[in-house]
Amino acid sequence: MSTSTETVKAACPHDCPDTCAMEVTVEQRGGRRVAVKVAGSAAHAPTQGVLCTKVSRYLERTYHPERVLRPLKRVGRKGEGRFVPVSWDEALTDIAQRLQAIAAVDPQRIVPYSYAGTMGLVQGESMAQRFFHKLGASLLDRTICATAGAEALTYTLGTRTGTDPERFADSGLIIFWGCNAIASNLHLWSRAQEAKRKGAKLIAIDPYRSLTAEKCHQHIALLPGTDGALALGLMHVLIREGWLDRDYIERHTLGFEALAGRARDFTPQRVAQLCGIGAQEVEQLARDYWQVRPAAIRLNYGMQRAAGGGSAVRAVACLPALAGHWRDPAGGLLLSTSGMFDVDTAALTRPDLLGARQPRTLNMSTIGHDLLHAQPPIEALVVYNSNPVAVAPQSGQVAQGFAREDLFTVVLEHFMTDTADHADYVLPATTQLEHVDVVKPYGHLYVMANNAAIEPLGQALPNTEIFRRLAAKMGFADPCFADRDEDIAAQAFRRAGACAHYDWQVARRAGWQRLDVPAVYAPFAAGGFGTPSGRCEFYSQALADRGLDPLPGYVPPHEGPVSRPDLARRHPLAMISPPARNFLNSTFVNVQSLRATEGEPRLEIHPADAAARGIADGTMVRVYNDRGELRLRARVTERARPGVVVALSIWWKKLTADGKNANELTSQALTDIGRAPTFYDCLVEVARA
Ligand SMILES: Nc1nc2c(c(=O)[nH]1)N[C@H]1C(S)=C(S)[C@@H](COP(=O)(O)OP(=O)(O)OC[C@H]3O[C@@H](n4cnc5c(=O)[nH]c(N)nc54)[C@H](O)[C@@H]3O)O[C@H]1N2
Ligand SMILES: Nc1nc2c(c(=O)[nH]1)N[C@H]1C(S)=C(S)[C@@H](COP(=O)(O)OP(=O)(O)OC[C@H]3O[C@@H](n4cnc5c(=O)[nH]c(N)nc54)[C@H](O)[C@@H]3O)O[C@H]1N2
Ligand code: SF4
Ligand SMILES: [Mo]
Repeated sequence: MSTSTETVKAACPHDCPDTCAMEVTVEQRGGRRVAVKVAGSAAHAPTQGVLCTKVSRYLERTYHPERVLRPLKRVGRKGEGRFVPVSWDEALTDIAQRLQAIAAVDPQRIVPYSYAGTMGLVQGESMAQRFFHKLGASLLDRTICATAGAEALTYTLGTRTGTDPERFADSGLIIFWGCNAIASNLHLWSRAQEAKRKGAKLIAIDPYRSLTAEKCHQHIALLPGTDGALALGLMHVLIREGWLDRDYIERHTLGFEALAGRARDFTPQRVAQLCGIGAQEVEQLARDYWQVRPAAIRLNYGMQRAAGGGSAVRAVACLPALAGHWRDPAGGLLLSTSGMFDVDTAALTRPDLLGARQPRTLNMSTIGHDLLHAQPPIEALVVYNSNPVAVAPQSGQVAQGFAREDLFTVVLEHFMTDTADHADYVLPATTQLEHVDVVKPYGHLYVMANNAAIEPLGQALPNTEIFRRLAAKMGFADPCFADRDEDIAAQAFRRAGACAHYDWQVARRAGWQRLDVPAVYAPFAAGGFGTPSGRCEFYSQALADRGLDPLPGYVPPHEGPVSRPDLARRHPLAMISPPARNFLNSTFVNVQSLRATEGEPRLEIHPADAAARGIADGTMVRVYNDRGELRLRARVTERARPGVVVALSIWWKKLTADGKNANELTSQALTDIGRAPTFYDCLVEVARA
């Protein structure tokens, strides 16, 4: 038995900062390789031998009886989900002909739509984008998750890096700012527990008493989208009290006087009113932030999904420089480590194949609008690594767009998702166990390699191979279309900076390669910011040049009593829809054991808000605004603060009672910086159904 068992080194492909090292146990059964176990690698420092509950079920997902394992062609209405199997050759021949006919008029009418179903650089944007670049298709602005924070951080620190997550074990104060680490960053939570055992204080800043917030020493439950005001209030107190690292400010920052002028108006009283918290909470947080060292902020995406998401990130990102926390490796701030990895995008995606053509760029966050109104119109959509019909905002409009009978849609998928149901062709894609990849994490400092553990199931093919074959059908003869997946993995990083020693063969044998940075890494201990001035830019000339506010400011939510008093009277509750612990965005919703744990789609509502509407725990409620309506079962709980309702997400629409999810209500308005969506900037009203 043991002679036929083997362990394969793999990497979790999911959109999660932890990018765990996985060990896949494989057995030979009847001439085929069968994966029998997945486990976290104990040898990989960030993983510490542990996978989350979701990916512990990876075999259940991979061998799911509903996997799409043959190419399918639609026979029913769009969205109805009736398909018949066809051969690869028939599917690809027809797709190529359809795309060629559209491209002959204007290739920009063809739009790729993809995100982070896999974070792998090979099965993500490599062969796929080579194909679309050669074709001259519209470009896609991939904004749906992280661009508000990424751009704001770049303006402020000049790069997307921060405190090494492994160092959080030594922090004295950890602030989870818009971060539900237990659900979405489990391995950082483990580090925070180490720190807690050594006496650290943990604080959560979150409108919702999340799993994380309830386990912190303190929870500051501010109103959604008001984080910029809170950060400016903290600055106000730090400056008023002289709690400043003047030497660091002098040497390594730009624009202190201007920032101090901005912060002057943000008194704790005013901030308390804007944020819906107590002035004492602002004072106390500032005092802790100065006194308890080293202080690390885990800034995350939850606080960026509102109108002022970019400005708020800028404001928070100024705090460590003011108080001198970057000096300590266990202090500072972590949003993402992705800027540390020198990805060779040009080699992977070959924008040179565009030649002189300059196709338009469409923002993926407004796909609903664009499918109905873009000019020239979108005539074909090729979706991979994403489930837009469930995840994109204002879903009613997205679904209406996908239902257009004159739209030609191809979806590469593992399952019949809400999006796949709208396809003309569904093409079966392999999972991480069935293909090769190299993954760039955003929550630690290791390049992660993924070896194929098993052969592709059924007729499934890697995304790369699907685009390779489609390229051949289209007559694209450039040599790059012949690159094998291993070749692409080898091209993934420039041999420069912290990736200078990158070697795919070494990585794939070891499972990972740590970036070439010191063992104890403190990125800005001695300044060295990546901004034009080389300083932490409180004042950003680059923003001023773009006609934007050069200082971090407070931009109130698009939908709130300040910006829209009329709307706030009709729809007085702010709805947020952050990820449920047992789903990963809309992935895993169809894994029975995980869905059973989540139960059914719920609306968490504070007892006072519920009582005012005659809603009891367990009542079916109607949640609505001008964009739509959905039905959820109420959970009356103080986890939701007054004025805020919470619909944990992202459910598959087809697996809910009314065929809708929270995105029925979210809007396509964008953030101040980064053109990102504002999922948590959404007013609603709730009534008994
Ligand atoms: N289990 C699980 N893990 C995941 C995911 C998942 O779906 N499930 N998704 C992955 C992806 S793609 C991402 S981007 C990350 C997201 O993970 P995080 O970055 O942690 O972001 P969210 O979970 O969206 O929100 C985190 C917390 O922010 C709170 N929040 C909402 N609005 C505000 C606000 O205005 N201000 C503040 N301060 N807090 C607010 C929410 O209530 C939530 O508890 O997680 C990744 N990991
Ligand atoms: N209301 C609300 N909406 C949200 C959010 C929220 O918090 N609330 N979060 C937003 C955020 S942060 C994000 S990142 C987006 C996430 O949106 P998406 O990136 O679309 O993520 P998923 O919903 O997980 O869908 C990914 C799909 O890719 C498929 N897939 C995985 N691997 C492969 C592969 O190798 N090949 C192919 N062809 N397919 C593959 C999976 O089966 C899955 O259906 O959602 C956003 N939408
Ligand atoms: S989803 Fe995140 S925590 Fe879970 S296995 Fe993947 S990387 Fe690790
Ligand atoms: Mo995300």
